[in-house]
Amino acid sequence: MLNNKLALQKHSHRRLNILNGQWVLVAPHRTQRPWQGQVEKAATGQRIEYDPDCYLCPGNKRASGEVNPDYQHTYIFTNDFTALLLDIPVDKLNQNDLLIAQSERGICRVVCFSPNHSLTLPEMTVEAITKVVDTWTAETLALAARPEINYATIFENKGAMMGCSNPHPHGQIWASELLPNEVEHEKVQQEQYFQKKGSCLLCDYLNLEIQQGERIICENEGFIALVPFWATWPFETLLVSKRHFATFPEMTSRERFFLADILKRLTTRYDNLFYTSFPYSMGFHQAPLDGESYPAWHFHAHFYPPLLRSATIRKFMVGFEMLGTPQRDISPEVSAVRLRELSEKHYLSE
Ligand code: H2U
Ligand code: ZN
Repeated sequence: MLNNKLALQKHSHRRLNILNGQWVLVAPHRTQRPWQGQVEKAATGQRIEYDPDCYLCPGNKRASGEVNPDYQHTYIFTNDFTALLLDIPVDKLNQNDLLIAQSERGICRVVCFSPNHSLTLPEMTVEAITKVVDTWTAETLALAARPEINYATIFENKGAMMGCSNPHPHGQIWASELLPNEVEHEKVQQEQYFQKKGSCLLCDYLNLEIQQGERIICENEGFIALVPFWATWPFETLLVSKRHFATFPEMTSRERFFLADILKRLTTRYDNLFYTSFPYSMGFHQAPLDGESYPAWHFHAHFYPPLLRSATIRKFMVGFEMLGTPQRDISPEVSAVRLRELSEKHYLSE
């Protein structure tokens, strides 16, 4: 039966991710299906402030033989197993439009968020997280000054479930000559919208979300955290700056503080959802750093957490999702209600 009464909480439908131009399938009626599959172990273990075997703790030796300084706040170093290098031949290859390749230069950095091995972002103070934001900003500036570098992807993999190799609070920066795939897609989408409408895609989207309110989780003077209309992962969120700017160095010092504040509040809500140190991959999408201006680009961050129903039951992106279109059961609106209702006091501090 055909009709035009699509109920987003009831009928299968696809939603367009306006930032990357990809569709996501939403099947809200599927949330009740039985589960007899894998159960992930919740991350447990003792919490010690200093681990003599940790390669990120102050004073310890890394795989390279280098010794970390006795750092007090943040510490940044070039990844000892860097995926990208600066000193390689610059070349392109194309055989019959079939075998296509191109050299890619870059730098990979590791950023320790705190000297305290036992902490995670939600357990750090806003002041300490502000120092992390300051480090990301200073590093972006330093990388932007290098002629070979045109982009800096700043991200954190958290939890063994996300392939994180060490619980010591840390993130990475991969700085590259070329734009990564996701960044290229977002650049095209934001620029096309800007040309068509004469306004910024994320400014307009944020205004619409503020009007509707149903997908917003929390906000402060500088940022809003929401479940985007096109969220793929069950508890995926988007962090958007209220003011239109494009890169870390354009933030005011107040905005850097507000970014730290919203990071703490959002990650605390995440931990409180399943009473676990919530795993995720998160990262910032700032404009390219090639010296051009990007008026259509709006600074934002994505959180992609794998958990679905508990500290041990995760969402898999397999089958139809790998071969066809990513799919979700629980609707973004329902996820937003759950995240919005949670406390901003960390469950371990209660
Ligand atoms: P992840 O936990 O997100 O994988 O990041 C840790 C990074 O630290 C990883 O990329 C690097 C790994 O290459 N590393 C060093 O640079 N030095 C070491 O002594 C061990 C790990
Ligand atoms: Zn450590």
